[in-house]
Amino acid sequence: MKNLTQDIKMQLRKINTGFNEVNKLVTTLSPGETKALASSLIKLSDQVVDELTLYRMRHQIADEMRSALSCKTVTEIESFVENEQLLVHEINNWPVDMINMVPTPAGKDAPLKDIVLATMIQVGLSELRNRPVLSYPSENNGQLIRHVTQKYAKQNQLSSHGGATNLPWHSDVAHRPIAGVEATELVGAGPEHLTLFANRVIHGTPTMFLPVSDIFESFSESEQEELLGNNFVIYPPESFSSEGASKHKPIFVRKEDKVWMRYGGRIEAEEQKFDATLTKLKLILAKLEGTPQFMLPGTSVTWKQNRILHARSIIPAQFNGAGRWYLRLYSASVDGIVPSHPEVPFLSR
Ligand SMILES: O=C(O)CCC(=O)C(=O)O
Ligand SMILES: [Fe+2]
Repeated sequence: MKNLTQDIKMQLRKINTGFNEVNKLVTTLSPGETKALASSLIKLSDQVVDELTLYRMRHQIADEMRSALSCKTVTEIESFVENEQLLVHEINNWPVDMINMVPTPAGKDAPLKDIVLATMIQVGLSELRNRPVLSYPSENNGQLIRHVTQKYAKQNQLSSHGGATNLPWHSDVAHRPIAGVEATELVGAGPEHLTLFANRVIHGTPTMFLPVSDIFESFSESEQEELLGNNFVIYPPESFSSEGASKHKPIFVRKEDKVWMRYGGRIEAEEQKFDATLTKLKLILAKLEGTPQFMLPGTSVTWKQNRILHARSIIPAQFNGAGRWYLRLYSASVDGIVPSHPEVPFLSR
């Protein structure tokens, strides 16, 4: 054990948990852009009556965004997918009306009409990036928009509706294929990008980010081989109601000079001989603090969710309508999506 500890200490020193300018892009809308976008989206917003119409209007919404935003902003939004080194894109000053913002829901989700501009912006962003939005039948009732907020009845859940415990390092939907790098056949991939949009923030509970490539590089060659092999069982997250574990999965995938990672609440080694490396990985991740992603109301952040892990600390219980409230949307390249419903095109099997 003493050796393992020394070994881990050495390994931890090799891991850089921050981002450099190449990995993270921050865009801040000018007051003119914010205003122009608000007025053009408000005009369309009456037609958005449910998630299906929101989805069907995605091209129109993206067109409005293209004309209200500067060329520079649109280019930066598009560059997020084209630039392979970019992992995180933070955008500030989206229109958000804090005076009329409804209370943070702690039970039933707020109706779409109360958050319509934010959801239009999220869908428009995915469209500008040419990454279709998606949801899963067995998570979030199949809905596109996930209200990331502490729910009274789910405080203890290890999910974006919990808060009583911290949410440790993870990628979302880790039990499914990794979008863009692993083949999808009968089941669709996990999301490639996550976008969070902040409606209401509270001090001291940022989402934390941790790039994965240094973690991978810090292992020896033989350990890397184990972690790249189909040697692990991955259990679905607590928010997935009915899916089983996936067997014979690698934790890391490497292609050219890039590394992707799946990681979630419960991962087991398929054979005892892989236990030591898995345990070491778990110990290392538990020690790494990562980088905070601070948000203001009207900030969005999109990240390549298998190239950096995310986490969240405990959220102080607060059910008075003033609690932390983000909206989350998944998107993925088209080949990661397996349509499951003729009338709900964004649902992936
Ligand atoms: O609440 C957060 O900061 C992150 C939540 C999360 O992990 C998710 O929505 O997937
Ligand atoms: Fe998550």
